[in-house]
Amino acid sequence: MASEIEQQAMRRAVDAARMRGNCLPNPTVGCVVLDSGGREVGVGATVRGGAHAEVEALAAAGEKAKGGTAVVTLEPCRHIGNTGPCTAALIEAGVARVVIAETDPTPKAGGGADVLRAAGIDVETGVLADEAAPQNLAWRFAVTNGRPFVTWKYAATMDGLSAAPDGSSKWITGPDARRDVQQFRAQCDAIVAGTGAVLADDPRLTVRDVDDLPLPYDRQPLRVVVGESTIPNYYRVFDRVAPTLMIQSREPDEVLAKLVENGVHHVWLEGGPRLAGGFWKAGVIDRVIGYIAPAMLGSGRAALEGEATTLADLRPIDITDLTMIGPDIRIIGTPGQAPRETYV
Ligand code: AOF
Ligand code: ZN
Repeated sequence: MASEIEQQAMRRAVDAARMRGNCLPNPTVGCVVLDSGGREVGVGATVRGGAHAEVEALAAAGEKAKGGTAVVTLEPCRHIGNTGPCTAALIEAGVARVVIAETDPTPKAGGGADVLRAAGIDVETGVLADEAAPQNLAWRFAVTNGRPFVTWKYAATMDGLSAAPDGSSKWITGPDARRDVQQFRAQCDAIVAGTGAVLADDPRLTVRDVDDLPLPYDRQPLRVVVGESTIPNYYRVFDRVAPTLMIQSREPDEVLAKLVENGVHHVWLEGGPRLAGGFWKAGVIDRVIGYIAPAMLGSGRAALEGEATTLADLRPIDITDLTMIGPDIRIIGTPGQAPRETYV
C-alpha cells in the first residue's frame, strides 16, 4: 500500500507533468523523488523531445535519492531512446522503492517494473492511476490502437447549425469559448480542417495563448488541410507560425494513415461538417466537444453532415462534462458504439 506521503508525492508528480504540458508523441510524465525519510528531494517532468521525468528528478535529488523512493506517473522505461533506460538510472541512484501510477503499454519501453523488481527494488503500480490517466489518454490510445485519437470540435447554434445558408460560419460562439478551444488545441499534435472550411473562414489553425500570441513553432501542432480544392498561398494556414501538411483526400482511413506516418497521436478535428461526417461514419471520432451558442439560426448547414436516413441511425453520446463557457454551453462526450434504441 502506498503511504499518504507517497500519494501526495504522486499528486505533485501529476502536477509537475501538467505544468510541463503536451509532450506528444511522447507521454506526459512527472516524477518526485523522496529521500529515505520521505522528504521531497527532486521533481522532474518529461521535456518534449528530450529527457524523461526520472532523469530530471534524479539529477535534482543527487545523492539524497539513495535508499529513497521514486514516485512516477508512468512505469519507467527499460529502453534507450531520448534518455534511458530510466530503470538503469533508478537502480544506479540506489532507490529502495518505486511507486508507479500507470503501466507502459508499449513493447519497446514497457516492463520496467519487472526490471526494477529483478534488481531488488520494491515496486508498487496502480497508485492513483485514475488521477494520472487523463493526461495520457490520447497517447495511450494511439500506442495501443495504431492510429491517432480523434477529438472532433464544433460550434453550433441551439438548433444545431454550424453555418448560415450563405456559407458564413465565423464566430458562432463568443470569445470565451474561442479561448477555451486554445487550451484543448494545445493538447493535440495535429489540427485538421477541410479545404472548404479553410477557404470559407481562413482560420489560422494554431495555438495561441491568452494574449492571442502564437506559441513557438516547435510547440505548435501540425496543421493539416484535407481535400481536393486548392488553397491560395496567401491564406493564413500557410503563414510561418506552424508547419502545414496538405492531404489530397478526405477519406478518413487515408487521412489517419498519413497522420500516423507523420507521428501524430492526437488529432483535433475541426472545420467542416462534411469532413466531420466522413470521420463520424467511419467510426473514428473518439471524443466530441461541442460549443453551443445561445442563439437560433433557422436554416443553414448542420454541424455534422452524415448519411442518416431514419431515427434508428441515432448514435448515443456519453456526456462526460457539461460546462458554461461564458454565454455558451460546452458539451464533452464520447460517441457510443452501438445505435441507440429509439424511443417509441
Ligand atoms: C517519456 N518520458 O518520463 C517516460 C517515457 O522516445 P523516447 O526515448 O523518449 O522514449 C519514449 C517512450 O518511453 C515512451 O513512448 C514511453 O513508452 C516511455 N516512457 N517517455 O517521454 C518519460 N517514462
Ligand atoms: Zn525513461
